[in-house]
Amino acid sequence: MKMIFRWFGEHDDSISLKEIAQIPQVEGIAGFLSDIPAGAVWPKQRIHKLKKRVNEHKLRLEVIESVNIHESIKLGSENRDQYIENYIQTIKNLSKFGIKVICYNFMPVFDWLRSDLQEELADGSRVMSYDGKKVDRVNPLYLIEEYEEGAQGFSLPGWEPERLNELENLLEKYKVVDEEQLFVNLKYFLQKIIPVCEQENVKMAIHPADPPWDVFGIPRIAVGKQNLQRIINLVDSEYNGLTLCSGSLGANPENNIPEMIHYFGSRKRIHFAHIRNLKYTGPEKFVETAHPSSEGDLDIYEIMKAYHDIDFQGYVRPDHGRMIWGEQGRPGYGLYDRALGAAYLSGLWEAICKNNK
Ligand code: DNO
Repeated sequence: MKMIFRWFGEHDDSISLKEIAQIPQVEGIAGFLSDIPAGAVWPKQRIHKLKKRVNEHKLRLEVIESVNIHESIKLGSENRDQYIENYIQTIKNLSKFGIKVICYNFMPVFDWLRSDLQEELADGSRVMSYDGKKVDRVNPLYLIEEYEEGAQGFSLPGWEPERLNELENLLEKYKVVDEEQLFVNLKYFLQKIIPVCEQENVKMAIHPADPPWDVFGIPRIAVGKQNLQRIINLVDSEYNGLTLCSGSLGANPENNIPEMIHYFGSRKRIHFAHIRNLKYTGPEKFVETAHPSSEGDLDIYEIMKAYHDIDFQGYVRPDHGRMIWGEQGRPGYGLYDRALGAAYLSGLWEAICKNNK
């Protein structure tokens, strides 16, 4: 298991590489070039520069989160081949600089979604939460205005602004794309890129839908075991794998995370593990919590144990943290609580390894 930390880059992250390098056991980062729009080629010089900077702090850059997929690919539009060609070029460029895993998602239009970014818990910490009833009342088109205002209530953290410019148009186009069509479009994409990934030794790791159900009536496919099985079988290659995100999948209590780790891990399809905890507060309703099992409804010990059982050699990162100790920053992605999370996960891992020698 290799512990890494998500970093959005100098201009988009309040946390420095120096601070990340001071977290015990953290060996590297999951990097991103936030200004490159979905669909464009990642230039070699930019990847080189990022890699150099990361390495100067004795951290590794072997994972990218994410190289985003252009909507034309998800929609299966006529012009998708050009964007797929660009994606292939990006894979080749990343491979030249030692990138081993690309995390991506196939969620139409919206990436992850929360109804509150700053819910205050009893101890005064702030977390992100989701309430399906609130989401159902929202017209997705109003999200643009909220985004422009800096959104207090609803917001779209981590989203690329260009997705929003096109929102109205996109929502119209998705009216004719159902779940089955999304599978077909994902297959088309994977069939073109996976042979290149095999040659370049870069593993693709699809991130589950977050939350793992349809939002605003738009289908999402990476939601549970059965659909993930289908996805890894669309192209039967180890290079077609998963980012197994405990918090995204875990938002549906029917998803048994340790069982999924055993199933997909023993088939060598988990390349990246995102670990976070949450508490169920009702149907399609939850709050995110600190990482320890005692804080939420997921048993993080059992999750780490499952990774140990499958002899997990991939990358892991602490996922969303709370805002604590007065920290201000990108919701879910502050320094302190994620660093506590990393230390907790490393502690569990050490104990599990020593007990199973
Ligand atoms: C949220 C993240 C996601 C993830 C993308 C992958 O915190 O886990 O935004 O990076 O869905 O493409």
